[in-house]
Amino acid sequence: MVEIPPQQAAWTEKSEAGRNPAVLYSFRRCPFAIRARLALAAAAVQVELREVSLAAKPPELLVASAKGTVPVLVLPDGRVIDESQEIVRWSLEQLGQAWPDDGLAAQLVASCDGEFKALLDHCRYPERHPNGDASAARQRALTLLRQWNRGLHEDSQTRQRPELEWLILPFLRQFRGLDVERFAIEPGLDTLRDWLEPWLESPDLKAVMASPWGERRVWHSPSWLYHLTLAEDWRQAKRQGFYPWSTRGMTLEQVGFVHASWRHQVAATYGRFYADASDVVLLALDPQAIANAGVPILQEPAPDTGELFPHLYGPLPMGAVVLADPYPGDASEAP
Ligand SMILES: N[C@@H](CCC(=O)N[C@@H](CS)C(=O)NCC(=O)O)C(=O)O
Repeated sequence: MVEIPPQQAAWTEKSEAGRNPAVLYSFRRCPFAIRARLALAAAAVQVELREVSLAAKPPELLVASAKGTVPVLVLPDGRVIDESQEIVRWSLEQLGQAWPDDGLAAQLVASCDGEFKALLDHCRYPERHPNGDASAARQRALTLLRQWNRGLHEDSQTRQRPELEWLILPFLRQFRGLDVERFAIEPGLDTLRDWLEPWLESPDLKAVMASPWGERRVWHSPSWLYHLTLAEDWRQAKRQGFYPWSTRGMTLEQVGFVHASWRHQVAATYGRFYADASDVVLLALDPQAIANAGVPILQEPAPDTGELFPHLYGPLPMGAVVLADPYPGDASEAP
């Protein structure tokens, strides 16, 4: 029996950074991440894109950047860039171009990442501002946008700069998305709309919202373990706050441990035990959270084949479940 050191895989990966392509931790819809992807795609940088669930950040992201925001770029030499503006700056360097620290461009970027972004978040999540006034936030955001509009109307050169598209337009797109019809008729925004609308249909944006730059499927940490379960058993466990099962139809009490798999073992386990079930869920488990809950994980051989599987010697801690997705999720996952 071999006890598994939690997060071994994350550390191994870090030490191998020198041999890997750049890694980009991203969240498809995040305007900061869209900004970074636009810049990196324009600079033709090769990246391994890792789509992150913000509710279940993989340990590798937190090892690279403890603040846990996306985007994060890990360069092949191990350097980490964890601010979207810095990723744009780095991408511009690859293109032999300078950061827009002049005049109107610099003012727009400062306004966008400062007051405008705060107002945008207030409008998007009014519940997070119980004493705030979302409609006043919208009015103030519109006042800023009218200032931007005037500046860009008088300085049409600035609008032509592609790096300003990367920096500003993902945020303007998000504001427009709050209420597309109202945005279309707000007075004083004509220049901004003329700038934004063609970009929304542009190949540049489409490229970073589709695979391989804009993955929808969440990247899975190699350190995670997996447990297949019937959807109804999982629903009931969430209701009662306790998961009593070891495997299909057998409880932890009967078996003595909870069966689990490594990622590469999931399809075969599904084929052996769950293929005839109509509603199956795959739980991804964080071994660090399992260890923190005081549940040992042992590698033990299956009696028939000797293949080693991870076994949890204690109840599955509900807080260790980082993802719960229908399985098979799509054709590529079917056994
Ligand atoms: N200043 C950062 C901000 C990045 C940021 O806040 N990203 C959001 C997603 S849009 C995030 O990762 N939030 C962390 C969370 O929600 O847990 C940058 O420019 O990269």
